[in-house]
Formats: sequence, structure tokens, C-alpha cells
Amino acid sequence: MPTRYKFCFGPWNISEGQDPYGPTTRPAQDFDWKLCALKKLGFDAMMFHDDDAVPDIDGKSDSQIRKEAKELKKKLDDAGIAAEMVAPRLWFSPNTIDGAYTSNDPKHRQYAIDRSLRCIEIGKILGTDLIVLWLAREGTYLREAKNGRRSVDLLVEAFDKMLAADKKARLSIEPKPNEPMDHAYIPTIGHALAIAQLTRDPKRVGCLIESAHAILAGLDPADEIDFAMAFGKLWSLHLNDQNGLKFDQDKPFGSTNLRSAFNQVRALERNGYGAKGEYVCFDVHPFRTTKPEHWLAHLDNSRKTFLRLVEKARSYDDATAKKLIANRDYAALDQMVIEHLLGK
Ligand code: GLO
Ligand code: MG
Repeated sequence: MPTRYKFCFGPWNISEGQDPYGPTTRPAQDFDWKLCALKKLGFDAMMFHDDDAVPDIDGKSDSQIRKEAKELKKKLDDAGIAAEMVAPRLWFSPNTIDGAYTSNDPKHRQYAIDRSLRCIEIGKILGTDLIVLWLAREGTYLREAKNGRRSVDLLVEAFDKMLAADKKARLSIEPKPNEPMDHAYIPTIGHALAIAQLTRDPKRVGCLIESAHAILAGLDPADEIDFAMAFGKLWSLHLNDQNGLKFDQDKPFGSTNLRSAFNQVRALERNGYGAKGEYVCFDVHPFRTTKPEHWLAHLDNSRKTFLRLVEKARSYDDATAKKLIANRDYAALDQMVIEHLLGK
């Protein structure tokens, strides 16, 4: 049975255009506006940071957090939208300047763990067991500032505390090799799946692949997908695009390299991604130049491109490809792929 894909994005994907060199270029919209936009676009789910779900979370009591999470759950139910995951935002607070789980300050490490446990509680209320860990500041600006071996132990310790706190929670590590750090401790899917083995319950530690992050690591996102799915560990996905080794661009899916996007879709298809309810999420941003009236185009376009590439993957001439491969005629295979993508 071919998969009917389900789609998702986060409130941060309707961003206002700020970059390190200039202010916003679009006026901020509130959460309700974003939820309404998601529904209008026909997406199925929303992904959340803990403080997207409960704003100003650090200033609130546990009971206040529970109350607000329940209100959000009702809003989502009324809209018929699922919460795909919740991710602790461990890179904004003054407590995470030097990292979260791997901070050199034990008080700050404790803050990171407490906040992650709150995030798991929010997930429970929103009806998702998936906790995404983008380990933004777990790394170094200079190598001598931290002990790499100790950092691995600290990461495992933090994951173990989360796994012990809730026997159902699943941790999905989103690797990224750099930015904001010079070097991150968990730069690739291989690292994510390897560290899973050191935890108290490896079965509940998987990964999330973001196309741009794989490209920044000099890897092919399609190979990362095949690798993670060989372990049954690809629990979420951030499709987007990236033009080479520079800042994280979060371009629309297929915007830079259509052939790479095609190969990512083929990898998802051959591994049956989505069959267990996994979502296709687009971690994309509008260009800074985008006018407010075109604000949602990057999301709609990413899904359009994805669905067109699903058709391309399903109509790919496998029989001819097999013959060309058997004859080691890769020049003809290359041209066949190009012509297939160009269409008639
Ligand atoms: C940044 C990441 C970020 C995460 C999000 C969820 O590079 O891609 O957008 O995906 O914070 O944890
Ligand atoms: Mg991402």
C-alpha cells in the first residue's frame, strides 16, 4: 500500500524575517493565527517547542504549565490538529549560555534536566510521546573549554533521567554539526544512534533527520534516511534545503537541489516512512524578502514539491534502471534520472 503522507510544521516556521544583521521584515502574528494558517493549508499536525506550547515557561509553576497545556490541547482538538512532538528549547535561557546538559555549571545542567522533564509533561498532555532533542549548544566554541568524554557521559545521564521519568517517552535526537556551536557533540545520525546504545533504554532513543543538517555535515540526506531506517529509528523528519556549507538556510524543500530532494523521497518510499504514523515536517523559513501576503508560500510549496517528487519516485522506470545498473552503464542511468525529473 502506498503511504498517504501526513504533514506538519512548527509555529517558528512562520517567522518574521530577522537575521543577525537586521530586524524583522513582517509583523508578528499570534499563535491562533498560525494554527488557523496551518489548518487552511491542510496540514495535519503542528510541532512545538515547550515554550511555543506554554509561553514564558520558566516563570510558571507546574500547575500553571499543566493548565495552559490542557487549554492548548483543547484548542488543537477543536481544530482537528495533532501535536507531533514537543522539544525543550534549551538555547535561549541565561542558564544555557555554556550549553544545557553539557554545561560546565552543575546548576545549569540541573536547569536543563528540570526543563526537559517539564517538556515531557507537556507532551503527555498534548498527546504525544515524542520528545525532540535538537542539542543546539551541546558542543564547544573552543575545544579546550569542555571535556568531550565527560560531555558524552553527561548527555547519557540527561537522556537516562528523561527515560526514567516517563516510561513511554521516546527521545528523538536531531543532529546538527555546527551553528550555533563551532562543533557539536552529536553531529550526525550515526552519532545519535550510537549514543542511544549507551542509555538505559536504547529502544526509546531514535532520531530526526533534517536535510540541511545532513548537508552541513557533508553527507547525503538520502543516505542518512536509509541508515536511520535500517535501525527502525527515524521517528521524525525536517525536510528543507541548503546551498552548500554556510549558515543554516532552511530553504523550501527542493529549492537548491531537486535531485537530492528526489533521492530523499525515494529513500522514504523504499523504507515505508509514514507507515507507523510518522509525519513529514518542513523546517523551512520564508525568505527575508517575503511580503506578508506571500507568507505561507514556503510551506505550501515544500509540500507541493514533496508530493510531485512522490509521483516521480513512483513512476521511476525501475526495470530500465536495473538493466542499466547490471550493464554498469551509469552514464545512461544518470541521463535517465535527469530526463525523468525534467519531464516531458
Ligand atoms: C535548527 C533546528 C531547529 C529544530 C527545532 C526543533 O537548526 O532545525 O529548527 O528543528 O528547534 O527542535
Ligand atoms: Mg530542524
